[in-house]
Amino acid sequence: VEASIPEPQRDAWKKFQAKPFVSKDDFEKEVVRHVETTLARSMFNCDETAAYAAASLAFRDRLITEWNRTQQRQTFADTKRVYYLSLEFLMGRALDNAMLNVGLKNIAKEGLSELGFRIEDIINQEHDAALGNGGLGRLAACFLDSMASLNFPAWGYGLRYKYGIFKQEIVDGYQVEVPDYWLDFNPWEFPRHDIVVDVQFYGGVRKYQDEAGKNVAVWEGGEIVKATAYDVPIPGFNTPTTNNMRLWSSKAASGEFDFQKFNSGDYESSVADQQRAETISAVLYPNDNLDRGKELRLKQQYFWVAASLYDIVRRFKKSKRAWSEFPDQIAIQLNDTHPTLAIVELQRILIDMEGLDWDEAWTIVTNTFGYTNHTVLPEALEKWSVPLFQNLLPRHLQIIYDINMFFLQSVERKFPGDRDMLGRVSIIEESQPKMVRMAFLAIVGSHKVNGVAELHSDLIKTTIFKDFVKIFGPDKFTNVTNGITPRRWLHQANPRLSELIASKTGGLGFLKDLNVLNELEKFADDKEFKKEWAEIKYANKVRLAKYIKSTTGVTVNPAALFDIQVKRIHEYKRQQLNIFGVIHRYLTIKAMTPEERKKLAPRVSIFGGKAAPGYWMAKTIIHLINNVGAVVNKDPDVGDLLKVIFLEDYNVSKAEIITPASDVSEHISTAGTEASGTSNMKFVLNGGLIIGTCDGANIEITREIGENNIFLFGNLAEDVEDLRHTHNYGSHTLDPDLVKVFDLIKSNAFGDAGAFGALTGSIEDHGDYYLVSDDFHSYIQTQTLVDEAYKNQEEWITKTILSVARMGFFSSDRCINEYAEMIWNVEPLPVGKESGLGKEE
Ligand code: 475
Repeated sequence: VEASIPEPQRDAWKKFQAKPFVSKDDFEKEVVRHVETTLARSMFNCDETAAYAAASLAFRDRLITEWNRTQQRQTFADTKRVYYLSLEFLMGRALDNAMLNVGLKNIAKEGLSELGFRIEDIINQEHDAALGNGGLGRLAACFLDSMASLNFPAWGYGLRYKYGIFKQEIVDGYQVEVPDYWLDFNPWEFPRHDIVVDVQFYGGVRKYQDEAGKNVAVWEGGEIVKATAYDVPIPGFNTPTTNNMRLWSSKAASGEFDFQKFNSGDYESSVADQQRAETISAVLYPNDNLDRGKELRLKQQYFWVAASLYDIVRRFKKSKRAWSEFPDQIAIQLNDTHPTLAIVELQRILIDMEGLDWDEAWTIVTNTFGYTNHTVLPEALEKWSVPLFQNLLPRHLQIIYDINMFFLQSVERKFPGDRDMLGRVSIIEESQPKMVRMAFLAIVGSHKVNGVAELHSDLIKTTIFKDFVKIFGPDKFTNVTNGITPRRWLHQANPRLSELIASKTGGLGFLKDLNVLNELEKFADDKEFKKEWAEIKYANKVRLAKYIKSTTGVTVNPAALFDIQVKRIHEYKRQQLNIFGVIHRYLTIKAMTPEERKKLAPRVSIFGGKAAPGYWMAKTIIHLINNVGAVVNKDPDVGDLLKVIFLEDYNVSKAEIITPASDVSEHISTAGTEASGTSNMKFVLNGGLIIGTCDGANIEITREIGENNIFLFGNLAEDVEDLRHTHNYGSHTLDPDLVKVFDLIKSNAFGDAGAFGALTGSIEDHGDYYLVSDDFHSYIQTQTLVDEAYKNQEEWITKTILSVARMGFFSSDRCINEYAEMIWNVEPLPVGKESGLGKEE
């Protein structure tokens, strides 16, 4: 059925097409219209929630107008598109970002003020879109912002979880998880009830030869679940390009419950069917850097991958091109191994549904996909049990076996007789039960594999994927160092700093070309500039101090050194090293004379982050931090010299308050474990220094900003293996200062020491896998250097200015351009200036 309006009627359409507002009056008109009609309220019945809803709807209308135009433009141009498949998109709030990206925040501010509201209060009404755990999900969100800002035709595909990452409450020092139901009111999504895909599970495979003698496989039986599309507009910064993030929501095939069953009296089972289907997109798995191999997770993965590929293939088929052109039109990036089934699904579509030969299909598949690895931690590498696979996706398992057979045959040809090699690289692990190794499948089915920082990309080539470098050659493996969007992480989070930079570099151009920050170098010793710079940092610290007071009741001195570690709680990230260091500082202060205490730089140690609900050691670390805070914060000997804060429920919107307020932040993972880290980049970009190990992107940050401007410490990645070996097979004596810290914990100084036995024991008795003791001395020494350096504020400020000036490399725009050139082979689609963008500078 032809859905497009016939030529003669199109003039009427053009005449009445929605025009995005650009003036304050038009914005106010839209807000009032939405309050009065969409929300059915009035000026006598309009609270901040309603004002937030109306303002968002006004901006949503605006975005969707540009979204429509962008999609039309991209369809007509018919150039290559990128599809970014990610099980996580940690977007945070949308309103502030939309206002800034379309350049209308000041207009909205004045408009809202005329209508009786403060814009900050309105922005704060929004619930975060928290469809992610941490770094991997936030990276996907930064990438969407960059792809739109750079005018790439690009879509994100994900799952529309009903519950995002849980909300964290701290009760008596313990983490308690509360469900995050965020869809109560979400103006940013457009349900597409006409875009529904059937997704099949279970069943069996029937094989036969057709009349022409061709082998045919039919996957039949089982059950069908429906995937409905929800679209979220992604506005680029200062460009009309508005891309799409399409999230799938699951429903039972019968729509509601099965009326057959219902009428025949089997009400309960009909409701159960429906609930089972809806369970698929119900909840985000809350594990960061951990694979638990649960069947529902595999169901989520296939549900999302099948719906997305059906959608992508349907769009391609409309162009009537030959299948061989598929990779010229489409690049699909796999955000970690979570979407690896897409490789198998595309091969299945091509051979089973479209009748292509295996080889022809496989060439298309491998030229389409790229795979990004985000972790080397063994417990995070995905494996699925073969029996589970066999039951849920029987045809896919067969195809995986065929992929593996052809792959192993090619390895055998290249390395004849090397049976060990075959065992090591097989996609099927010969364990009990057998397991499908998803990373190996992703490598074999992609044309490029990348790590996310130089050290990490080197490590995957020399450790977990070493054999594959031999097999495919080194060119298949590359590095794209992560980046962050300066729009959210500078302009939005730190408006005053952004304004100061704009005033010195000739406008907001630096937000599109972050290397322009270089121009700040000439102000590194400028008295006036340094004063303004320092004032902004202080104001950001005051803002955080107020937030700390209002949420924890603890008063902190904004003049103290703010030392921040916010990220998921994980042993490899070593929040335990930080809190042991804090306890060491506490001991030191207690042992000082009043005169000595006067010379010490006051410090506030701030922690934040969620522990996976089943990760006991991480929860123990949170408990210890809170208990240390309870003791230290009320010790009169200590006063302002040390405060220990745990901020509840760390998330993207809180990060926007926290990040601009650091003096130092901690990125102290055991060398070789943190693939990149991205908050390290955010903190430096906001004028904070960092204390860190030689790990992930810390190394490239050092290269860019200079080693005088960073506090590095600890053992190197190359030495980790030997140290671990010595712990287990040689002698293992703990650092004497760490022993004192443990003694204090064991004296019940922070509550019943039994609660922390597993934590101290992992270091004392179980090999100290994360090298806490090995790095402790160097950590404490470096913290002393931080204290000393902070006393010289003039030099400190200069260091922070120079650092910011040199951070251009870490824009996610640079990152996306690298993907586009090295992996996707796509070009931006230029836009005319026809659209009504705001002209705010
Ligand atoms: C790295 N999550 C950061 C960031 O590249 C890096 C894995 C398996 C199952 C569930 N979650 C995961 C990750 O691996 C992850 O978040 N990795 C992170 O990716 C972006 O900056 O160093 O830890």
